[in-house]
Parts: sequence; C-alpha cells; structure tokens
Amino acid sequence: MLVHAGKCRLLLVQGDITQQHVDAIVNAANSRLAGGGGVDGAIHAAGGPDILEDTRRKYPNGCPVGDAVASSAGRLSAGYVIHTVGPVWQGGQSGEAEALASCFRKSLQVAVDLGCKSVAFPAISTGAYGYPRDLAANVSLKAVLDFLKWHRQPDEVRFVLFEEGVFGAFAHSLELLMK
Ligand code: AR6
Repeated sequence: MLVHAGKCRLLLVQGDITQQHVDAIVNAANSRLAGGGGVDGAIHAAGGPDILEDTRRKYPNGCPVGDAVASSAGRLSAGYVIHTVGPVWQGGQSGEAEALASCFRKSLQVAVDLGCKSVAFPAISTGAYGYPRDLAANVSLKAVLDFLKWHRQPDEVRFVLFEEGVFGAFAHSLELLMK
C-alpha cells in the first residue's frame, strides 16, 4: 500500500525488515540496547556483531524510552540501524501513545540528520511490549505523516510488517487516516 504526503512516499509492506534495501533500518530495541528477541534479534542476527559493538561503545548507558540513536548496520545492506525504544503497554494511561509517537519523530530526525532518504520501520511495541496493534497503527502512522508534512523528508518511509494481522491493522488504519 502506497500513499503520498507531499513529495514523500509512505509505504506499507509485509515482510522481514532485515531484507529491505533502504538507507536506514529502525530497530525496536530495549533501553539497555542489549539485543533481544523479535525484530531486535533478527536485526542483530542478520547484521552481525558489529552492531552490538558499536552501540556498546557509543551508548554505554543505553537509550531512554521514546528516544533514538544510530549505529552501524554491520552486514545489512542499509547504511545505518537506528535503535529506538518503544513503551511497554500498561493499559494506555501511562503516556504510551506519546512515547510511541516520539519513537517515530526521533528516529526520523536522526535519519534525516544522517542524510538518509529512505527509512524502514517495524511495528514498534506491538510484539513483546504488548501495544494493541490497532492503537499502535494509528499512533505510528499519524506520527510519521505529521513528520513528513512538516519536514518534507525523508523521501520514503516504509513500514515493514512481519505478521499478516499487523499488516492488516496498519492498512486499515492508513485507509481511515487518508479519508
Ligand atoms: N521484520 C519486521 N518485523 C518483525 C520482524 C522482522 N524480521 N520480526 C518480528 N517483527 P518486537 P517490541 C515484528 O517484540 O514489541 C525485543 O526483545 C513483530 O511481529 O520485536 O517493541 C527487544 O529487545 C511485531 O509486530 O518489539 C525488546 O526487549 C514487531 O516486530 C522488546 O523485544 C515488534 O515486536 C521490544 O518489544
């Protein structure tokens, strides 16, 4: 699914983010930047040990929830991995939506500052962190569309959604937002 936001493109695809040919891949990390399961595990497995070495050296204190930092991408074809830390779902009254939106804004700002023209995101917080997929889709897509509207870059943002159900939730949410 493809929509335009000014001169920028927003794409939804179903697949594995490690296989994407983009300038930056965003990782749904934990605040220790310690690696883990889910998309984090897949990115470290495909990119190799350089990624963890780089984050340990540059960010020994990790990364707070809602923030984003960049590292090398190791063996991945991307130029950078941008690590962002989503909120753990606690029922929705603990600032989860603001923290999730911040992940997208901060990651996109880091990408633009590094000169990236294409960026791929996973569905941050929708796995181990338990954010309901429909709510996450709405917050995530809105945050990206707002950023593109105001900053007019990067040229392309791609959501790479691993599970069919998550892809469906994002597609439905994007349809509603574009009405
Ligand atoms: N490509 C794209 N998306 C993927 C892939 C992949 N290869 N693999 C899984 N997903 P999660 P979180 C989807 O749990 O909820 C880690 O252990 C998955 O289907 O990876 O932010 C970290 O170290 C889901 O929709 O991230 C943290 O401790 C989405 O990615 C914690 O999990 C996010 O699921 C972060 O939890």
